[in-house]
Amino acid sequence: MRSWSAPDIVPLPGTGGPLRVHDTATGRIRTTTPGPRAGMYACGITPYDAAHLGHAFTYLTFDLVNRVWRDAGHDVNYVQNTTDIDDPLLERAEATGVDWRDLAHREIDVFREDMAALRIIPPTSYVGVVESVDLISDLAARIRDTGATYELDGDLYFSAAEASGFGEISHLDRAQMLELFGERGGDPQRADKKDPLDWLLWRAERPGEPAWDSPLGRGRPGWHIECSAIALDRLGPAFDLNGGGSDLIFPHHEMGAAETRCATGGPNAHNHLHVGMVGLDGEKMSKSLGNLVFVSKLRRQGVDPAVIRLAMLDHHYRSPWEWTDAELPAATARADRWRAALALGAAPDAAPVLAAVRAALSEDLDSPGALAAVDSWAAAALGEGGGDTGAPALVRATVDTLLGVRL
Ligand code: 5CA
Ligand code: ZN
Repeated sequence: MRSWSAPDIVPLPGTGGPLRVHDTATGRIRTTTPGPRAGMYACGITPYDAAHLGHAFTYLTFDLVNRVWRDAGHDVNYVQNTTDIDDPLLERAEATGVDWRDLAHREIDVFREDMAALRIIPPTSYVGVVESVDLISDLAARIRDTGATYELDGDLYFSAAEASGFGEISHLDRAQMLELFGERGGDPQRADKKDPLDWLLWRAERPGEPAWDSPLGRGRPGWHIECSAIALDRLGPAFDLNGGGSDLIFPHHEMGAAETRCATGGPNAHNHLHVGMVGLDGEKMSKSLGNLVFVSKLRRQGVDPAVIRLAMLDHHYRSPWEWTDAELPAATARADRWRAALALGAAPDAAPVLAAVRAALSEDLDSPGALAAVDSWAAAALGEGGGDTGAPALVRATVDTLLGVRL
């Protein structure tokens, strides 16, 4: 599937240090150790509605990972899926009388425009489920061949009892697992399953639903297998970083990792990164709740995407936070201060700013710390001033390349 246009990246002097990030599975901040080409997978949108600020915050986080790795001298093989066939998409299409394919294409187009406007580096491979049905059903068949599955009225289930290491990522107890499974797309209530936590790998064709031929019969993929199959196909096993929003820790990433472990004998990824939920009015911003602030709507209202980006960067990726009316004015004021400082003919030395931004981002993507370093420089430049005529250009490049903010 077509990705989106890439922002140009301004080269910086020197190289950044290794990226350390919090790993959900171990609960620790760990140093990532990619080879020359880092591998990263981020779960993409289900395109039944436009991207909201929660989505944008999640993709901004993976963009920071991308930028820090590149600055440290790695190529980045970044893979993102889009769930262009699933229950919520079919339900919305049915409710609005739109063909599910048209709905998906329309929303994916808006998403691409949002991502490009926010200067999010595009995935190397942007992969839809519909175009991947063969490789997904092949992985499901491979798992079936290990004996870890069973059939129920033509549907294929992964047997949780066969999932070695199950719980290694989320560390939840069984009651918590059951609750979240029910809330997040699972079917713990379905009769005749061996265990309520068993999950669907392949759903047999239902009247009126789209279906594809496969070694498992006609049907469509379950949710978790789409990401484990696409990641395994494009990145191989044991890639560097897998993640998404924290609402995906369980069941999606726990069950996906179990699928890869079953098929390959090893982990899908070395690190598991999860982004805190963005809320509005005390609730997680979510398509099903409808309490959304759309990136596309803000853009249409004429809000500068650099300001949207600055507003999000003011929050650490792991902290859940609320979007309020105070966000945009604060980010606009910051952008104005920075622009005024960048317009000066001379300013204080910028090398310490570059070093501080690099240090902040490489230590668990501390974007608020990075903003504070630029704030201090701008305050000094606008206050006592400085004599370095090259400093504004270097700060501009630092902010552009590492934070993705073009001023
Ligand atoms: N298509 C699946 C993943 S395979 C999915 O979860 N789609 S989604 O459209 O619901 O979400 C897309 C990404 O945004 C996921 O990584 C999800 O965890 C993240 N996300 C969703 N809502 C929020 C939110 N309120 N705050 C932060 N991230 C969010
Ligand atoms: Zn996913």
